[in-house]
Amino acid sequence: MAKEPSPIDELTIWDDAKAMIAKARREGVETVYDRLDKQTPHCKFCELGTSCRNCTMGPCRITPKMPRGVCGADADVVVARNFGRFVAGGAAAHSDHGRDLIEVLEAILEGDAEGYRIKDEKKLVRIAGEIGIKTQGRQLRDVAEELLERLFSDFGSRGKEVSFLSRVPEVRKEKWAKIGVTPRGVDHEIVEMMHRTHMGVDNDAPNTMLHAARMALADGWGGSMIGTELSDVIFGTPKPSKSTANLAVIKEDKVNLLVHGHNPVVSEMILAAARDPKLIARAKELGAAGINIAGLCCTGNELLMRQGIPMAGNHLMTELAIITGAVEAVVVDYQCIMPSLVQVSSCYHTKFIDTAKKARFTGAIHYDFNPKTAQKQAYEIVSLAVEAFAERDPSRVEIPGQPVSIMSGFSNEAVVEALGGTLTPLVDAIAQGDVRGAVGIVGCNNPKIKHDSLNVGLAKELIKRDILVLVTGCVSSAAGKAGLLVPEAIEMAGPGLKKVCGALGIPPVLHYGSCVDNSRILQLCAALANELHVDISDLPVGASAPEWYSEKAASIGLYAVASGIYTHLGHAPNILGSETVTNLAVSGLEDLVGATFFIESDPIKTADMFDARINAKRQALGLDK
Ligand code: XCC
Ligand code: SF4
Repeated sequence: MAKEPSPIDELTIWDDAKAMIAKARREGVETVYDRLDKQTPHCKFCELGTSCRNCTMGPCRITPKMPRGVCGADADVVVARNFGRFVAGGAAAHSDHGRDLIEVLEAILEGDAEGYRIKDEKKLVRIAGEIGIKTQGRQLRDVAEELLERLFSDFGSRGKEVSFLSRVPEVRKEKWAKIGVTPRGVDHEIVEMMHRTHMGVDNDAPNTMLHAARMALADGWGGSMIGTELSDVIFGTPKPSKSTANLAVIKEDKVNLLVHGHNPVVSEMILAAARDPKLIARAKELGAAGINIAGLCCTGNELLMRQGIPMAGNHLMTELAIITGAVEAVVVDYQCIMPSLVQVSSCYHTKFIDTAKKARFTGAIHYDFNPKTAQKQAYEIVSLAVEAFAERDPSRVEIPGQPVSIMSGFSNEAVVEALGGTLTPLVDAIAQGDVRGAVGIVGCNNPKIKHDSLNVGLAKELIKRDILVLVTGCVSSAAGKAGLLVPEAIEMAGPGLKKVCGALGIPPVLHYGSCVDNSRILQLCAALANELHVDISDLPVGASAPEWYSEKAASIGLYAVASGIYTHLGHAPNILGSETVTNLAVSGLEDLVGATFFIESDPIKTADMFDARINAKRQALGLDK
């Protein structure tokens, strides 16, 4: 007998989402929630992390009655290996994205990337200088070429440490060296993890876990940081700007094209093409008022941060956006793109277009996007969307609600500028206790958790307590829809935060970008620690991924902890089958790196934990008596 579908009110906190889930049910369109129901209950072994498929003597399942796999691996070894490979997937995803930006920079320098250019030359020179490249008296091109070589070599296996470790406080680097987790090279650490987790290699769970930390650090301070910094160099460093969010940014009278994925290389060109007068004229000829580009997930964040495009929604809104019936095309690059979007698109007139050789979707229209031909391809893609407008069925269009105002674009550069050129005013505000501390809330949605309930619940609870919140990834749309990303949101904040943010005219929740942009938060923490001459683990800060789902989020969480940042997860990764691994994650790491994970599904209790931690750190710094 088929199960009753879950009541819609239990699935999400948003009215726009509820309306579209109801529409999907009426129209017989399957969504992530229907599939979750069918997949529940999940495999208990996989949930605990105690199933192993790493060789064909198995697969093996570890239980009290069968405590060892065929090879002899116990629960600790199996769980650690599984977790190690899980994090490897995330570190690889961010870092391969970072490498793609290096390749675009290379194409620009070789004159092979019409349409792209170095937009922030000052930043290029500055970051080159930061990693020890001589910049004075040299041509931009020479500096850029050397930077390119250095960043490429950060992926290799000859280095002793990735370049951006130059930003890390010395005390932190000494800790890493002592326990052997200094990240040497991005590909190096990821490949070594694959090696270690082969049968018969690393059979000591804590040792595997330490390598997972090292690999995650190669992501945070390597691959992701390269992704962020080069995106700024090529497309411009974000500055505060206004925009809007939720499904109502999709316009009934316009050609709607949604960009989805993570890498701005494709979507920046799409946006440029959508401004082409010929395409706009054609849209008008077909009866549309214009062409509207809106964002989903992190590609959306990238374009929102730099170009102010509106944000249609986060991870769990991606299917629902198409269900409005008003989307002419979804253009994707890679990561977090549910393959179901192809099927959902086929229920409407929506063209689903993939653009990366390494991320193809069966049934999609494929463009082999590359810097050389990007402009032409972007034109063709937007043209496809425009033509699709003629196929739209107006009787199936339903766009719920009204867009909400948001403010975005908070790069560290922009924050420092807003503070008058240095971080000192922020340090002073923290010292005086107006801002008691800061927490980065990052990561995804997960259909197992009521959509955005924790993301929003935690942000609101923290700002009430004068804790500044920085958001990235899918949490940013959630915060935006909740009205937290506008200066007026200080009304929801505590008195200290209200005073500081009010004076600066900024929201109490700052949109810091996409998921690779968590590297901006790392950099900020490092800069604060350096300014105070302390370690990152001494700062009154924390990180949280309340509704995470992805391997990438696991890598982010681990590099945060390994960098000394106390980190919350709304639910545990699949490690609970090993006491050794679980204890290491939630307490043992404290001695090694000065921070741990904590797992908590209630936003108020989570805020209490951050509160206590921040108080303790403030006291240790002598800020509160
Ligand atoms: Fe998670 Fe990254 Fe994906 Fe959103 S998009 S679902 S990883 S938060 Ni970056
Ligand atoms: Fe089983 Fe060991 Fe092979 Fe894993 S590596 S499947 S535990 S025999």
